[in-house]
Amino acid sequence: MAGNDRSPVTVIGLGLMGQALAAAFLRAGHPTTVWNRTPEKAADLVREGAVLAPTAAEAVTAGELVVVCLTTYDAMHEVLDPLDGALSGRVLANLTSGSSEQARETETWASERGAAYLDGAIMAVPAMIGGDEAVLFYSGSASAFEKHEATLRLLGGRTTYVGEDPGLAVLYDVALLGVMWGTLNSFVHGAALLKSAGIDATAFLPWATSWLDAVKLFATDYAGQIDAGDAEYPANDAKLSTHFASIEHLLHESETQGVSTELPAFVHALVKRALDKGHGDNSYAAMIELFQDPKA
Ligand code: FVH
Repeated sequence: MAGNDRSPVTVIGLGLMGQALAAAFLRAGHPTTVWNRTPEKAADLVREGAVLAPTAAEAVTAGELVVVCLTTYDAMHEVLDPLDGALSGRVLANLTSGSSEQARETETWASERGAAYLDGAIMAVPAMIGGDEAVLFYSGSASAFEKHEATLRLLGGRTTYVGEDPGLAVLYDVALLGVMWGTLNSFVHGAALLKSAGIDATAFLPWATSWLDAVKLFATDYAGQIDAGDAEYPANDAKLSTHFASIEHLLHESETQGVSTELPAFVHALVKRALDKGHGDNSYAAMIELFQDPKA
């Protein structure tokens, strides 16, 4: 059965996200069976053509592809553990948020029950589901992803399979969230600095966003250096010691403008540690050594 022939799909969990997932399958014409602990949440979907299964076991056996989206992995086990035999021969695509460890354990658990396992991470809010910009990562069974790719792609235009290790989808997810918070904190901190001189955040915004284009170029060079793994880290743009001097300026300006120094002080301490380890003449990519070995 190929995933692009409107094969039946089951969605377990009809919270805000589960409802959006089921609606996307319905819009594309897939026979969609749903189950939720609180069945009232299925009302809109049933009006749109979904079949509300009376039990989770009946939902799971409605088709091969079973998409699960619950609050936690514990909730998932509460629902699926009692089903045992019903999972045999299914493809479980688990979009519940959890850890890479839980994803790996769940693959073992699923295979013991005869199910192929895909762990997924959604980098989107419910309103984005089905849109071109929605990013969803999957990892786990390559053959299961290949078979159901067209169906899973209905949930987001930027659906990507990242590898056989089921923990990878979670790792991509949290790594990108880290990029988001790092960037947002720096933007808001910068906005506070400029506000101290009467400049609006909206005036700062275009400079901040275009600066990200330059940062993208730096990161491109550093990614290559990190992967080369030869510990050379050539400072093609700026030495770590030069970065450090600029970080001191940021720290000083924060202090004198009455803006919190927590963020620059954190970066200052981190880069100082790299300098103490003799990375002063290296590029910023050398920081990878601190992150890879927190005890070093
Ligand atoms: N909403 C979002 O934007 C984010 C985007 C990124 C990833 N998440 C993850 O998706 C999972 C579900 O999130 P949600 O937003 O749908 O959450 P809720 O609206 O709170 O729905 C929770 C569903 O889980 C069911 N549930 C909870 N505990 C149990 C249980 N012990 N047994 C059976 N079902 C359970 C709950 O059922 P009910 O309360 O309606 O009866 C909902 O179906 C989550 O991992 C996010 O991190 C979404």
